[in-house]
Amino acid sequence: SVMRGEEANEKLWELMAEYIDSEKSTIQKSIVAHVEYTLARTRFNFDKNSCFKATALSIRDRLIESWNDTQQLFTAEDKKRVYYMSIEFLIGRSMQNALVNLGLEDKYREALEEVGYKLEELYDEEVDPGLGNGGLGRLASCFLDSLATLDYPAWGYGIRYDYGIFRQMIVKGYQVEMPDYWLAQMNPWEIERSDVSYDVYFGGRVEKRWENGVEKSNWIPSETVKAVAYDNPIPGYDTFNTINLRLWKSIPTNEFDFQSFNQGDYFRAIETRQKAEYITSVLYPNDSTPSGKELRLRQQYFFCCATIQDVIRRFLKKSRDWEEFPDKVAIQLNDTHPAISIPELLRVLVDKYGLEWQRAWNICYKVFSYTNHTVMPEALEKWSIELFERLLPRHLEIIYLINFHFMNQVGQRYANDPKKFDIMGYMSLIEESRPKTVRMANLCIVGSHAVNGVAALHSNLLKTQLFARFHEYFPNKFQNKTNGVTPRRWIKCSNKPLSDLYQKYLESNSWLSDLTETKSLMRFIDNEEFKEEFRLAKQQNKERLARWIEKECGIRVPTDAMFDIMVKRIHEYKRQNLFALYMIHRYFTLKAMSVDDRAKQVKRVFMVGGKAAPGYIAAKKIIKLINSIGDVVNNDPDIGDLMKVVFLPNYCVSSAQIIIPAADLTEQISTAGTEASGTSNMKFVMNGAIIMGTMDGANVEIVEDVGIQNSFIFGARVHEVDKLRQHSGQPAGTRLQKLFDAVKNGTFGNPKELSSLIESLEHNDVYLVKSDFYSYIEKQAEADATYKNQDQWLRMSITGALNMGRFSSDRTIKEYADEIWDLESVEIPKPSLNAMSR
Ligand code: KOT
Repeated sequence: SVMRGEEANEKLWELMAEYIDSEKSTIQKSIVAHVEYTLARTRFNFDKNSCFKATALSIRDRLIESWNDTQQLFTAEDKKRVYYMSIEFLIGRSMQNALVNLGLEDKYREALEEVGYKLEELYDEEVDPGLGNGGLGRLASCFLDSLATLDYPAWGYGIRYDYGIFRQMIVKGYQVEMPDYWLAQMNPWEIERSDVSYDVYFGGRVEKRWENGVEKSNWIPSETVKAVAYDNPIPGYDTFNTINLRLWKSIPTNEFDFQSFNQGDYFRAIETRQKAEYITSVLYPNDSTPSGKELRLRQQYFFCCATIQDVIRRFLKKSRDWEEFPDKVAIQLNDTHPAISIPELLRVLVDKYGLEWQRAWNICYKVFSYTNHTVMPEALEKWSIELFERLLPRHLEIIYLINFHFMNQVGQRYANDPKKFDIMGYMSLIEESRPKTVRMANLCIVGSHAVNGVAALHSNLLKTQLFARFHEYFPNKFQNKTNGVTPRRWIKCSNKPLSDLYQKYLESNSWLSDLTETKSLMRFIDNEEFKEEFRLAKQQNKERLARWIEKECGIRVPTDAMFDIMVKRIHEYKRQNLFALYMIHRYFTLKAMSVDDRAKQVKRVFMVGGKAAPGYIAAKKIIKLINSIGDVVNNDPDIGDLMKVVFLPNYCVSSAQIIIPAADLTEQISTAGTEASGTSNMKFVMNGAIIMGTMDGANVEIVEDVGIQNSFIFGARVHEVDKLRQHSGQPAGTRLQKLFDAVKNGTFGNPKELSSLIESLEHNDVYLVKSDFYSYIEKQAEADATYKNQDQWLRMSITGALNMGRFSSDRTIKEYADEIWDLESVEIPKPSLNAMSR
């Protein structure tokens, strides 16, 4: 870098200070300059979309400023950093979030108004990047927001997919998937770093040679691709800390393919290059079910390999001992998708830097920690040995070596146990099945110093069921880190009326950095004015959603009805089918009533949103069933506004921000023990919805804090589930059988398609729909009775919202930092002070 004199530095600072002050005119100048000079439009004629882009670029300028300061300070301070590795980051739109975190939302609104644009309309111009499937990807993004807000030296690492999660259209009641080419328009937030790139290799073979009596391995790969970095600045709230989300894109290397050239096969050479680009083309749309596809394993290794190189390069900027590596680097593995990072780090340490195996191992496991997100055995990743060997031969050797050492230790520990070989077989990283596979979760457990579940109940199941043997062997490795969500996006950005209310009664915005502060407002629980304002906030959100539904689905819904909402990925364990059965039950009950009786019933709008994995037949049928119920109910003149059923198409982060704040009741009804945590449950309750739910995942802890009397809890408890499953072929009981028969005889949609949904419940009801059904409809009746007492409902809703402090992702991240990463925060000084010290 160039050394400049004091004077020149002063001058440079002076020049830039003007560019980033918070004056309205500064903002306007920057926007207009981007319109004219970056986008090459004229300032007298630019449309809304250009205005969005120019505004985004002007915000990005500010982010880059604080990003640079932050990264400089991280490097100077040389403190330990954490790297959050995730194959998904479901970021959602960035503009409002950035403005809120920079504290500039009102300033930008004013600035834009004078040049003829409404800020809120610009928000809607932004594409919603869907680089994730659901909860796991969204969690990663909430974590980045909290890491930045809490001033941690942290980076996220992932993949820059060209195609995010598919756009869901509903055609005649069926899900139709459309490609989501989100980069069709420029992405104003990212910074392409063509200078930050690494080679990633695949295939080939491993050569052995002897050096000073030690066997050395040399991987001779057969394919190369390049990973290029795209940086996405992540601003913290009310801090200058701006961290980085680095996403890798694959491109061909410029090494000419001589073999093809010599054969005169120009087109094959191009084909090889296209194959390289293909790696980061598309996000796999499966949630909680591995695809087992070769391309997916390529994606995983691709982003792990680039990330490990980047992390090591940063570490080596200061020359030092490898033993210091775990004092400077913590890597969190978001599920097993980045698990190959473990053998990759070992490979680099041993093969490239020549460390002895034991020394490399001692460094490696201290760096990694692993978060598990599901106990469902079919969701655990396993890769066939055959594929592994073909794609990553050296990594397979290393996995065998880890396993060799580990099995030795396990064998010693259980030397006298008659079940010794069973235990070893169970704990092995290799499954001796056909085909033989690598168990990625076992690799993560052995290769990490900490393993955590995502809610208390889930973490206990890991210890007592799924990983019981590992827990016995490594009792101190296992921890719980209950999930959380960021109140910046999930209250401040999504719920203006409620945020204004908090601001007014708390006389500050500090609740946004410490959500436990809202609890103090419980002193207003008898204050009629406060309660009325809270009710009004909910009402406004319901009306906003009703307008959205009319626009998107062409259905008018009554806003004086109870809004009963379930939005999440469609999965049998989540039991959208149970919700659908309740809708049918309610419809039949209403139909059987006299007109007078009907008039006394609570009006309800049932809403379901969520995507089904394209190959998940049963999930797609559930979508069709719900749409068919809507067709019947919504067009029945006997029913009118008493009941509506709406399927909300293309559920995504930006629609969630409109849907969630409008809920009165939220369905969180997974079979006990199946939903690891859930995070929509937290967002809903923070926004004043009441849970209709089971004792599963984080529901258990939410209920602990808001009070069980402020929720509607039903169904089997987790300790009862195993026994009930043994009777999963039992008959349904008369009232439920009637609903089954209705679907099977075609009252709702074509029975040829839909009756298999019912038959699977009749014969093998894995998720206990039948045994939970009756306690469910009882609770639903209780919800109706409560709703009739609007004051009681309001008190329950307020009490829930005000007692959700623990479910801020800030709390979660503090726990990770203290108990897993051993990470300290680094406060970024105000830019002015920082500049003086340069
Ligand atoms: C697994 C494989 C591929 C893609 C996604 C998954 C996945 C997602 N496994 N679990 N999840 C969800 O993670 C959320 C965040 O921890 C949890 O709240 C939710 O219960 C999991 O189902």
